[in-house]
Amino acid sequence: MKKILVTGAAGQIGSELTITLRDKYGAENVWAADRKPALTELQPGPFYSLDVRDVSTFNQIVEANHIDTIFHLAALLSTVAEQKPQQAWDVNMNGLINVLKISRIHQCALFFPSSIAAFGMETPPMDTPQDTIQRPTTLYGISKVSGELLCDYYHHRFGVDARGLRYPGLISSKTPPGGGTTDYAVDIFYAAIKSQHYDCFLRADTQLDMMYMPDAIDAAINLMTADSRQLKHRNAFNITAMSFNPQQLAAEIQKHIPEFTIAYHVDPLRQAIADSWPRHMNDSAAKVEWGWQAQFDLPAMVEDMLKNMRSTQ
Ligand code: NAD
Ligand code: AKB
Repeated sequence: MKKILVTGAAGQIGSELTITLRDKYGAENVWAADRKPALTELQPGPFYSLDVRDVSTFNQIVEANHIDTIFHLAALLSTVAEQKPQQAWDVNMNGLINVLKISRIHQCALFFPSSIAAFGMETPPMDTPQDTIQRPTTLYGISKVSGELLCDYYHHRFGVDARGLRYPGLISSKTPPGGGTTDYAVDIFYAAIKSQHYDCFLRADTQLDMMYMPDAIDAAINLMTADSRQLKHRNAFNITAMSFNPQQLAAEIQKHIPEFTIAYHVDPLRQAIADSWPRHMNDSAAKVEWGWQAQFDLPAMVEDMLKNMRSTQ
């Protein structure tokens, strides 16, 4: 990785990934791009205003800057995708097809994040295998399975070095999440600090796979720098760090903020999405093929989140 482009760079993952990549590879070698304006944190380095559906501008940016690696993060997440299905399909699929075409032309390596959303009700919810049935019931999940398959296709057919992960819900303190179903696990921290109370939109027992952002960023970079000869799966590696439900997360927060309370006002749309996703994936393929290992479990994540959020409030 010498010249890197991050699409969706103003989002929850992109804002932190871009900064880590700039620390590692030099700010002048990491271009951030988003449809939204640049965040202050991204302003010291190069930034492009880009809609990933605009293939001509996208191609010009890659060509002009001799980009060799693209982290393609621009997408609409699960809840927003259910509210705006046409737009979600357009951004998630046509944006991905554009980046695959451009990667083929300019021989770029490509990172594509899939999700636990790529699974559905018929998938084993516990110890979800790497290779298993994938019949998602959400538009977002359908776009993720299609994306996984397209990345495999561009690798086998055209030799594009496409690699990817199936992320669980990601928890972070820097940039708020952009409209997903696992967002409760971030919102709860803002509420705990501000008002010591949180109204949760999922049921108390809704167990889901989760991960703290530093592990998610490490995973993306470690996969992209792994020896390609060791990769049998390449795209859509299951990775996980912890699995909990809202009640368990609230109990962990109460260890630090004893007066914190939680109530449950279930949103049927988001509950149905969460109920269709796995509880805990098996990530042994990622461990064997490129040495994946999470650093943060639930107690360590909660302690670090509260420390970081208090220092910025
Ligand atoms: P986010 O919503 O926080 O950020 C996405 C960014 O993409 C936003 O800044 C948005 O402005 C930008 N964007 C949207 N449409 C665009 C377009 N047409 N052109 C250019 N930019 C556009 O999302 P995130 O959480 O950072 O997720 C990034 C990627 O990781 C997505 O593909 C998402 O599906 C995947 N993912 C995220 C999680 C998670 O928990 N955050 C879990 C699994 C997978
Ligand atoms: C969402 O909830 O949509 C994302 C995801 C798990 O893909 N956080």
